[in-house]
This record gives sequence, structure tokens and C-alpha cells, in this order.
Amino acid sequence: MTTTPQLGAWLSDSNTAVAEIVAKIGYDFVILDIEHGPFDLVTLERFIPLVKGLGLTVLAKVLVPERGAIQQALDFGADGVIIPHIENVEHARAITGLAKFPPLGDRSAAGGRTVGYGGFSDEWYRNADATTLVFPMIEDAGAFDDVEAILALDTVDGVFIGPTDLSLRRGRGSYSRTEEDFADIAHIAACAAAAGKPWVLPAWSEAEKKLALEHGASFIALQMVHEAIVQGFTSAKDTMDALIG
Ligand code: 3PY
Ligand code: MG
Repeated sequence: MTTTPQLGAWLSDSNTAVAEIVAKIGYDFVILDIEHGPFDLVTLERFIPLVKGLGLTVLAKVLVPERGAIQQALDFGADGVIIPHIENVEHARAITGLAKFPPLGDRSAAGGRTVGYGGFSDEWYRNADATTLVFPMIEDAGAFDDVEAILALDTVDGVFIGPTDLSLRRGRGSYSRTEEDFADIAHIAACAAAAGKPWVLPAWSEAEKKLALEHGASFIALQMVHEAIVQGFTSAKDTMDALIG
């Protein structure tokens, strides 16, 4: 596990300029929110290598916890997959295995870009399994209950916390960064530390950033594109409004 966290930006669409800007600022990775954004396959196939070419690690938050969504993101070159709505350890075992090749898992073999336009070798498969990051999301109540068992799976490289869905599904309603929310996050962090595996947090507020740092998150998403735009346009208008008086 790394001690210095990797810092990330949350991209909800394939805006090239935004990717170039976050790379220039010095972010380490991006999360492509395919689950909730408007990415189509042709766009995704072009955007992933573009973003990687800027030196950013690409974590694809796939559309659904299913084979096709995972396979396409990895075949297009994503460095890892974040898999939403994992229900429990049995679900995690079946779904995360789709991102690792046999005998470890059940990922389908592809040619072309996936293998660098070269051939297949046992070494390539071993290396792909070792370097492809597979982060099931802990955002369902059953996954929270099973988090230790999920972290123990060979096909799991770490866990990604979804605080918004977790709050709804743990009976707390809208995510309001309460003590109970942060206690859930700290519990998941402790389980990840015990397993020696990374954990990831979308940390928009200062309190969440502090929490992520204090509990040793390996990857921290600092800002999401829509909020960055809201802040930028709001600040410019506030400045003008104050000048107008
Ligand atoms: C959640 O919080 O539910 C997510 O999916 C990620 O922010
Ligand atoms: Mg969610």
C-alpha cells in the first residue's frame, strides 16, 4: 500500500480540455464515471488512450456490475475498474473475477489494443492480472457487512467507497457527512488496512479529504468536474456582482 496518496479528478464526460487541465495541474489519476455519465463506446475507446497519453492513470467506474461493461473498459485500456453496486461477497467473487484472466478469474481474452497489438503469452496474462486494478464499490449494505471477506478475495485489489449510496442503503437517508457516515468510512478503511489493500474515497469536502488522509486512503478523488465548473462560474459572477454593487 502506498503512503502518499494518489490524487484524482472525477470526469463525468469526455471533455479533452478538462483532461488536459487536470494533467497540467498535476493530478495523478482520473475516474471516468461511466456509471452516471454520457460516455458511449466509441467515445470511450478514444478517450481512454488520450487520457493515458497525458500521463494520467485511468480508473473506469463501469456502467453496471456485469461482464460486458468491465470487459470493454479494460479492453480499451483502462488501468483499472471501479465496480458499482456489489451486493455481497458472493457477488463480489463472481463479478471481480471478470477482470482477471483464468485461472484466477474469468476475464475474456482479447487481441488488438488489449495485448499491445502483439501476441499472447503467459507472461502477458500474469502481468495484466497483477497490474489491473479491481476495486469493487462498497455502497450497498450487504457489501458493507461483507467488506472483510470481499477484501480477502484474490480478485480484489482494494475497495472504493460510495458514501452517497452507502448512506441511503444504511438507512441514513441523504449523505450529510455525519459522524455515522464517517464511522462507516473509517470501518472500511480499517478493514482495508488489516487486509493490506488500498481503499479509495471521493472526498469533495475538506472534512472528507482530512478523513481520507488520516485513515490512509491510497487514492483520493478531490474534485468532480461539475462542481469545479459551478465553483468557477459562481466565483466569477460573485466578483462581478460585488463590482456592480
Ligand atoms: C456514491 O457515493 O454512491 C458513489 O457512487 C460515488 O460517489
Ligand atoms: Mg453510488
